[in-house]
Amino acid sequence: LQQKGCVIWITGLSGSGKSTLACALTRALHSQGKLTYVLDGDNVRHGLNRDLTFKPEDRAENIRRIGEVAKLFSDAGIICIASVISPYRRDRDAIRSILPDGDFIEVFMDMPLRVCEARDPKGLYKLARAGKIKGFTGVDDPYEPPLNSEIVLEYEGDVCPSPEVMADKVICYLDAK
Ligand code: GGZ
Repeated sequence: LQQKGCVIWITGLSGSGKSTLACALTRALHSQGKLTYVLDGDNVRHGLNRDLTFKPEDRAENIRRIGEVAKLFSDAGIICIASVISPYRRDRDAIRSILPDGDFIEVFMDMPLRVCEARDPKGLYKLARAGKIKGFTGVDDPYEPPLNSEIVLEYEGDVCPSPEVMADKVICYLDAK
C-alpha cells in the first residue's frame, strides 16, 4: 500500500470555513495522488445521522459515529477528513483515544464568532439571534476550543488566510510527519 491513512478532524464554529477547508484539502491531496474521503457534519446529518438532534447527547453520538466511520476509512489507508463543529472537548478527545497515536490530527478553525456570524452563509446565526433556532453553537450553546490541537488556523493580522493557504499548512504538517 502506497498510503497510510489518518483522520484530519476539523473543528470550529458554524461559518468558520470547515467545509471549505475540507474541500481545498481534498483537491490538494488528490493532485498528489492521495485518496481521501470527506465526512461533513451537515451532510452526514442528512443520512447516517438523520435521527440526531443538536442536544448535547445527540451531538456526542453524532461525533462518535463520525469518528468510528473515520477510523474505518483510516484503517483502509484513506485520509479521512471530518469537518464537524464538535463543540465538546470530551467528544473530540474520545475519537483521539480510539485511534493509534499520531493518526488523529486536530485542526482548529480559530475564527472569531463575529466573523462567522458576519459571514452567516446559511442565515442560521440570524435565525438563532431571533430565537428561531434554539441551542445554536456560539449563540446559546457552548463551543469548547481545543487546548492542544495539532494545527491552529487563525486570522493573520485581520485577514483570513485563503482555503488554499490553510490547506497548505495542513499538508506541510502531514509532510513533516
Ligand atoms: C450548530 C447547527 C445547529 C445548531 C443546525 N448548532 O454551518 P452549517 O449549519 O452548514 O453546519 C452546521 C451543522 C452542524 O452540524 P455538526 O454535525 O457539525 O454539529 S455538531 O458537531 O455539533 O454535532 C449548521 C447546522 O448544522 N446547524 N442547527 N443548533 N449548528
